[in-house]
Amino acid sequence: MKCTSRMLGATSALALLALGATTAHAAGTTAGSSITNTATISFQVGGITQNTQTASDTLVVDRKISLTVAEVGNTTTVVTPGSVSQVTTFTVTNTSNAPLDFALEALQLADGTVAPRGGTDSFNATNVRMFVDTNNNGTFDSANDTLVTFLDEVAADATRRVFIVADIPLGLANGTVAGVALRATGREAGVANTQGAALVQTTGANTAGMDTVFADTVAGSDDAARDAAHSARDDYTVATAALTVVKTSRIVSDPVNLTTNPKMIPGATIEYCIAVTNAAGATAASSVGVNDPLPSTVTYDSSFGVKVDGTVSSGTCQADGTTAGSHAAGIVTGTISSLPAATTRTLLFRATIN
Ligand SMILES: [Ca+2]
Ligand SMILES: [Ca+2]
Ligand SMILES: [Ca+2]
Ligand SMILES: [Ca+2]
Repeated sequence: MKCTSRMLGATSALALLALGATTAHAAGTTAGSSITNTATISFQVGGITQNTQTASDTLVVDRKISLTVAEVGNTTTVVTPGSVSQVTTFTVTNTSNAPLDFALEALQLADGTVAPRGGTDSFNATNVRMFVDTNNNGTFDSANDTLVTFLDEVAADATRRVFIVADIPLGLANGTVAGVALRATGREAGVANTQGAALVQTTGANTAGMDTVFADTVAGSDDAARDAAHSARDDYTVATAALTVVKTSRIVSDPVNLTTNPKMIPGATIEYCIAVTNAAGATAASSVGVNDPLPSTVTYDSSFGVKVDGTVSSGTCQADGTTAGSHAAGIVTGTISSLPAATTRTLLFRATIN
């Protein structure tokens, strides 16, 4: 007994270390747990060993609040105008020494903000939502993942994957960017399936109970230091076609001069060219429809037909397309099936002046 008591000071420290190892997290010993040290005094009187005396001290481990929000992948999400449910991916890690809930916010960067993956923000995504990766497969599945506004009961050291899911408006130019940010703010864990109350940091001196310290000393992209919040940004970059259209005409012949210096007299034949160009660096366009209602002062030349997919050489439309368009009810139509970047294709037809 005395012998073990004598050793208690040393062994208790080891025991505490061992105890701590079973409950410690990256952020340290679990908040609310007690640390007790017992000191033992042994002594002799007149050379005779007396009963030992002991004294204990118990401390409650305080709560250190910290978290990390991080973008997954470090690349932009390439989107098409008009596309829906486009995904940017983040992780939220509880680096506190206590379980917490986390309130989530999906933020839109303001126009003119430098976007995290290049370019400058110039639009906002729409229908912005947040989902947690419920089935833990790392990718967004609308059927399995859960629409959320907070993360519930996140254990110390645990990481959850969160998706910002948004729609992209139509009418956006190639290369335009919308930045988003995910901000998570620690909350009391409270009860399961319910967002807990706001965390309150202990002000003033240490108390005997479990105090709370906001330990997020480094601010994220859209939060402050020591506010129990952290945030990170990602962005959407539009990839689309960049089409321009030019309509030109030339006089092919007239009834008097025929093809030599023909003039715009009644009976003259005009060749119209509609040239569509997709800019270099753009995304290929498909199903490029051309629609040209004819004025009543001209008559469609059915013997020439409508030729599509022709080319332009040195600024002149070539009659090298295939006969594929149509004319009905005074309207010429045709479809250029594919228009890659840095390419011009034409629709060509003829009419005579009434
Ligand atoms: Ca924006
Ligand atoms: Ca998933
Ligand atoms: Ca909760
Ligand atoms: Ca913070």
